[in-house]
Amino acid sequence: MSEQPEARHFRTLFISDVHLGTRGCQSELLLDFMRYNDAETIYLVGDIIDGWRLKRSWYWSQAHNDVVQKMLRKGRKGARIVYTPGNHDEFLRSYLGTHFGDVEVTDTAIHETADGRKLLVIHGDQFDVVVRHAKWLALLGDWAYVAALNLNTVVNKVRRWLGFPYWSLSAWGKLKVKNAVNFIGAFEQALSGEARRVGADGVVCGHIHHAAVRDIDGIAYYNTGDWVESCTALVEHHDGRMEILRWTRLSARSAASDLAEPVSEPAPGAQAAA
Ligand SMILES: [Mn+2]
Repeated sequence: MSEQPEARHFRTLFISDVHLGTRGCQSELLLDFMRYNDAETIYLVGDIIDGWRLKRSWYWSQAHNDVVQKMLRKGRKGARIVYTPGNHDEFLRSYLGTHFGDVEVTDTAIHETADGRKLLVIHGDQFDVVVRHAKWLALLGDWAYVAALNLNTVVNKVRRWLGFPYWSLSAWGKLKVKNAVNFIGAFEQALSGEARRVGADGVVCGHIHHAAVRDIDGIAYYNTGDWVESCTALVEHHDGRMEILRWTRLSARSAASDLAEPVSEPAPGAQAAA
């Protein structure tokens, strides 16, 4: 089982929103995906472990354990693993700049693609308040934008301290915004704007559980999707080409190449628990 001859090898693999520790996590499918897909560098783009839920109803099956073991094993075998925490695993934000075994924990990262582009890697929850108040902030300017970003952090710290669950951006988006496209659009604008601000050519993020590859005003926007419903990952090929793979069923007797369905524009459906 260790050496899968049919496994595909990529330059980089980006995975987010796995939500290990919850019943919704599609750990069997992810495990299967990890068996058949390898990479030199693996970015865990946040919400890998669901630390908010963890406090209340802890759900941890053998498959959840296997996912962690499999990931650590890839690290031992030489893959570079970079973990940029999200809101559900923000307990890891206390350990930024440190290593857990072979796993490097950092708030954001800059990934350089094979074709020389710089991509900002970030979960995306940092922009919840900005997305929520996108219209106002656009009118108020830079100072309001920075204030909103800070407010986002403070509000969620207080909520956590009081024992409230994380305020869910995507649930709010579904509830308040008539057209879900508006909400997704605001998120994409905020994230691509941040990439531009830090001088990157693009951004890789997660959080809204909506896989996408898009160009937004000259900035490449990549969203990895999730492993709760859509079961998607973003891969970088050895020539720098990026692609979203959707792992919809267990491989069992199928060839790996038949399983991965390239996804260009998945159906709208930003899901809960972002
Ligand atoms: Mn999130």
